[in-house]
Amino acid sequence: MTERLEDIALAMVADGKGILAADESSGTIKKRFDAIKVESTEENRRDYRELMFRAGDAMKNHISGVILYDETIRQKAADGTPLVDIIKAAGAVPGIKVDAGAKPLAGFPGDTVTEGLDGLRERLAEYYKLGARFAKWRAVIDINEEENVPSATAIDANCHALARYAALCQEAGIVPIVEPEVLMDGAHDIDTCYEVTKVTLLQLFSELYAADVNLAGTILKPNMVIPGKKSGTKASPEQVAEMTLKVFRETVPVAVPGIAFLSGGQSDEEATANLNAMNAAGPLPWKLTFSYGRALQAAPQKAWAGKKDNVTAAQKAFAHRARMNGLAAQGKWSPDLEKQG
Ligand code: 5MM
Repeated sequence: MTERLEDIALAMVADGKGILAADESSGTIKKRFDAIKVESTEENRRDYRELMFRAGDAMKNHISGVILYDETIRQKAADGTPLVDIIKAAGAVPGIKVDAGAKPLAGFPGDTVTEGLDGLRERLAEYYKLGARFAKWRAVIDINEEENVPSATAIDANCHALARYAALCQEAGIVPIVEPEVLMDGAHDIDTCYEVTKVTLLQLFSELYAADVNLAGTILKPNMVIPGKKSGTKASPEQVAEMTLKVFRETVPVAVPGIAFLSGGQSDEEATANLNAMNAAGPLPWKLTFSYGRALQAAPQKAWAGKKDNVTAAQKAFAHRARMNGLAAQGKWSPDLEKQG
């Protein structure tokens, strides 16, 4: 029997759970491994990801779904069990990144458009057979006010692609995670991040409506509203919560069951504190949780450092971040709990 998209989407944002973004493409995982002085071989990538998927209670209690890369969805664990089966046995939904990355947008220096629509229908059919029940597509919106980035053209092109991707996913019985990431790399202030996020989300939902996408079977993966890294300013979790919730109330239909944030380069604790502040300010019409890559994995990567002897320590580090974020997804986190890690 085919599962209903709405039920899969609800399972992805179940109480106290969130999504592990383990879909780093080959270039990105190499960067992460370089930082811990580990060679990025197929076996090392497998061993590292396997240790997280086998992290027992952390997976079972706090991870609702795992976003995989094409290589990982086909990989078997060291004992021959498909990694997808390990994820399912932990009660999490396997998902797959299907975009082909952000490429320079012709005619608009500094802007990018995410590619990957060609042949997507066929790829989704294969991923469904391999066990994927949700997918992810990330659009990248940079901010550079001096260079007029982002252009309206870039926002339109990216949102149109996200809507075409989402419609194809739903046709295949797969829940689309739509990820329009407004980058936090720039020198912009929090108000500029708010404005760009607002314009992007308005355009995104207009395109999703036009493409007849079922919003109840869709998960939004946005950035939080925060000042750019190079601005030299920091916002408190309360400020981030206020501005982020304001932009959602103005743009995100209540038909969307859940919002699962990216961490975007925030520190582990910042990403947790900000998510917690938003949930503490509830009640909200959507579930608010995490779909973190770096903010879940930086600690286990450091603890692992490519050594078999460190697997338990790495699993503990992963379990701690998963639990902290699971609490933040319910507004139950506090800084003193961090010491337990
Ligand atoms: C895990 O990183 C994902 C894939 O990135 P590349 O395609 O660039 O290799 C990325 O899309 C990720 O899922 C989101 O950005 C969230 O991760 P962060 O680290 O921002 O929480």
